[in-house]
Amino acid sequence: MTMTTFKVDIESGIAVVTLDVPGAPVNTLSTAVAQEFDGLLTRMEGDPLVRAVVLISGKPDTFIAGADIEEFTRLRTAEEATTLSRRAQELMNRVAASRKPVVAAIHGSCLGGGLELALACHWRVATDHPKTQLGLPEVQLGIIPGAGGCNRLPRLIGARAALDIILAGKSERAGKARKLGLADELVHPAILLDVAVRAATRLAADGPPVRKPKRDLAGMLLDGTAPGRALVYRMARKQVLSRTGGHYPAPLAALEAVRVSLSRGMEAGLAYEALRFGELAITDVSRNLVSIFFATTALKKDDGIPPGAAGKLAPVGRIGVVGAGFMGAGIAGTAALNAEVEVRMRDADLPRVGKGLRAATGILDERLKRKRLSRPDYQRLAALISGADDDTGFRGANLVIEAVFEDLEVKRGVVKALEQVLGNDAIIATNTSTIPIADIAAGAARPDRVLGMHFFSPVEKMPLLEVIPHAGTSARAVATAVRFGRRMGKTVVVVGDLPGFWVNRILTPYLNEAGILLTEGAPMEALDRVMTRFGFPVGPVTLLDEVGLDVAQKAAAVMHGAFGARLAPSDFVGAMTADGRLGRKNGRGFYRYEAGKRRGPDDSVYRLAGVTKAPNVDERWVERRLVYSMLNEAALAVADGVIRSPRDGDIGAIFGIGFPPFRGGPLRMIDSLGAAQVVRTLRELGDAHGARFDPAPSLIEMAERGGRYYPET
Ligand code: 3H9
Repeated sequence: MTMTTFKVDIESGIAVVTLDVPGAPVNTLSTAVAQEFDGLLTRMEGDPLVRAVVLISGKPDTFIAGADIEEFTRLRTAEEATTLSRRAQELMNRVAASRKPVVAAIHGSCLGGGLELALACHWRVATDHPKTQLGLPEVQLGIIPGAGGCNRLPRLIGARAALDIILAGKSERAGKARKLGLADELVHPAILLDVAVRAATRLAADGPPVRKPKRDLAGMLLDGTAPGRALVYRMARKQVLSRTGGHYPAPLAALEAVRVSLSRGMEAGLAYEALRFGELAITDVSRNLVSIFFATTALKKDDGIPPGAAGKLAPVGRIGVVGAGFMGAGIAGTAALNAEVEVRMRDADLPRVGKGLRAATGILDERLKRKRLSRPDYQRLAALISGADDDTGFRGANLVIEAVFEDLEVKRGVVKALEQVLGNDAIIATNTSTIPIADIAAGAARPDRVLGMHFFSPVEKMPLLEVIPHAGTSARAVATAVRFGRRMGKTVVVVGDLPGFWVNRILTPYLNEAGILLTEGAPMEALDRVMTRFGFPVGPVTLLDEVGLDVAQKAAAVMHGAFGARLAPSDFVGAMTADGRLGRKNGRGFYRYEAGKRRGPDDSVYRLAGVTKAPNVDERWVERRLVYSMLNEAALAVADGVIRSPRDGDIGAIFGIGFPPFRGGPLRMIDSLGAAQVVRTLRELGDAHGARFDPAPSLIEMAERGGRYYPET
């Protein structure tokens, strides 16, 4: 048998098996790799020179990234998927039952099927490196661990700790993995192989370890007894339902798989795991989540310009941030934390600069507190951030991001002033949420180096960045901004220079519609309930409070000015701001706030707008009005060329506004409903509420020819 993936070196009775899938960036357990591994096990078992095996990866930063997700997209029936799971389980069973002990030497990502293989091994040595992560992310793909993970993990670390990992699709760093008992030894990467070989030699002599769960009193009661576990399952179920709103079937299936395994034994547990894996792998939810994985991965490599068009890029080693407000500080702190560049902040006076610096380092403080950052790293990163009330320190910046007041003239002035101090190659980015970049760049001496970088608030938490070139922006500037955004940890989409770009464009009619519903007396809590039930993390009224009503009102006015009557806002938000209600930030919004905590709805706001609050509302109709206003705008924006591909649009909506991932994004949702159905519903809505629901011409055309955004799979 020829081996392409595994290299075997046998010395002193220990076979060191190096797994290195040729030509692939990471190791995955594809069917072909699994088959080869099966053959290898036969060879190891039959080889009298081998007493124990060490399994190690030849890739720099991955042990094994799991099963090959690509293969899932080819599964057609639940039976096929169950068979795939069964085969993987048999392979793991073979490892676990091997008379010759197998030791996993883990450095880098050890995920999904990769961890399941490690769990089947008799001993696990992991490196204490930040890249080493052990986890079962399957539920994030809409499936459950299907190679024995739902069975072996709870047996190794107890039901509670196992459910904590499996139900959230979490990964643990090596230190925590060691504490949980997931890893047996923790070592520096330089000695990983030596320690693993020593462990294998020991196990070959003494036999595999007899493991007894280490349990404190709570562990004994909760993990060690059937009534205790019943309580654990009940609590876990409740938590899952509140987190997923019942939209994601995988975590509940995984919970059941763990329960079956611990109550009826491993054999029944494995059969059940494979069955549920099979059912889930072919659902639309899983297909949508898998497509999000591939879209996000593809975006990591996409500079937003044709390959090679940018020429040679200068690395960004220092950035400037103009405006030390909430946004500016968020950008500065996140840049220092993730991109590890020098950051110079500037604002009009020193008190503002001081406040901005505190807020920026506050992001690092938070990490330090949560032990995500060591004290020396904290000090090193905090030292990267400085500030002043003038341009000192800007001269050497390769990229300056301005985050000043949302006003065209002010922003133009900032760009002009920056051009006086910056070097020839420096890029100027403007963080605006609605103003066209071409307008801001219009007065610049070198408009080719001006572009938009639209961050979302709070910058350190929100995963999306929109990069917006105007017609004259150079390819080099685009690629520099995209790459720097990625270094900041963002998923970056390059979008067209029309008001609102992509995210705020599709958000505007949705928030407007919420305002119009409120002027009709709809209860705010019903609007929020309907949309969280649909799958958004928060509803539109809560979102308005979070964004700030003054900000929302200003953005709505810009959008109305640009697109006319279709995007006319209601007067409700205006009535609120006139009363000094700005949302959560000043503790006065649609909801009541006490000491920073949100309380119930403040029904007095209806009086401000001269409206009587209705006791209830037709929730299905409300959902349609809100959702279809967004779908229609998405179609209009696509036709305007705002996004480069449906992929970018869906990722932008999911990461930018929390569009429910299980629905795949607004454009995938249009595809699954069918354009004809969307047009029909929009027409019904239009008959009842007017021309703002007129279907996008591109949707009508798509409906007529049976078109779609994505090719049929
Ligand atoms: C599973 O294991 C099911 C089992 O329980 C049961 C089975 C029966 N498959 O992200 P990157 C590709 S489910 C296929 O840019 P990074 C990726 O597409 C699986 N391809 O690198 C990209 O390809 P390309 C559970 C995969 O360093 C390239 O590798 N596991 C897989 O930023 C580089 O990826 C997961 O969900 C895969 N499993 O991050 C883990 N993994 O270059 C998924 C990666 O052609 N993977 N690729 O565009 C990850 O989270 C990240 O890729 C990882 C590396 C952290 C590993």
